[in-house]
Amino acid sequence: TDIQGTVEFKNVSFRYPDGQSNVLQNISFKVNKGETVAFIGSTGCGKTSLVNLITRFYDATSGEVLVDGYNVRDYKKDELSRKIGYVSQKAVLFSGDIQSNINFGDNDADISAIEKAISISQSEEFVKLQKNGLEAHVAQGGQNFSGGQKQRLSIARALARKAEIFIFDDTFSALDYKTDKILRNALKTKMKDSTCIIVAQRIGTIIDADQIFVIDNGEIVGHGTHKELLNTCDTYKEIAQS
Ligand code: TTP
Ligand code: MG
Repeated sequence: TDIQGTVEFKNVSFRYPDGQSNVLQNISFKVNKGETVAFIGSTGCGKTSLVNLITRFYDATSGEVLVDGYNVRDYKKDELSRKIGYVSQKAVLFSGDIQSNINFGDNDADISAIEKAISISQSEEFVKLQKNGLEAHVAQGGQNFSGGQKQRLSIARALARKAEIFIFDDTFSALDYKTDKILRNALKTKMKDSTCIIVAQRIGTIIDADQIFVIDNGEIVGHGTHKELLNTCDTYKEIAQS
């Protein structure tokens, strides 16, 4: 059995250290290697909190979070972060050049990995327009790039690593619908052995996902494919109609 690239939650509940109540309640699911799995739900329902338990930004209050079959608490920090390519909800760029922004945290990333990442993330078109290409200047906070360009560069940064599991926290909502679609197709074909966990706002982004989980108020209220959820989950139907 192939457990590389798997993620499992077993009855996970979570309360922030300074919080009054649980923001996640009895969450259980299983992500298989190479699958694309999506989490969708209204703002504040707990999506970011959920994926932050995989990266160990926080630890579950109860229950178990497993990566490749092992509890995330049993990994050395760099061992776990090597397995996971994480793109945060807010794209973070720092002053330097494009290449150093993509290299960030992984000095082993080779130039062909960077170029592949630029291509898949649909950054090629605007990187090529820069006079100095990969060496083009990035201002503090990436202010000389648009929101969607920053988002694509932060996707490229995650893809340039040799991770097994990619987590995209609402990464696609800053992109127009067409770029979103092209990028996801590129991910699907060029990264087909990687596991993708996608937090999304709109149905269009996740319509082809192998599994979709609908979150409401910290709980899973629906699970299935897009087609199944349209028939079984009122919350999903509402999102689809909005
Ligand atoms: P999130 O997990 O941030 O909710 P979300 O990611 O689903 O929302 P959005 O679509 O807007 O990104 O928050 C869930 C609850 O946890 C919410 O009540 C805010 C609270 N919270 C904290 O108390 N501390 C934190 O650091 C975060 C991130 C959230
Ligand atoms: Mg969030």
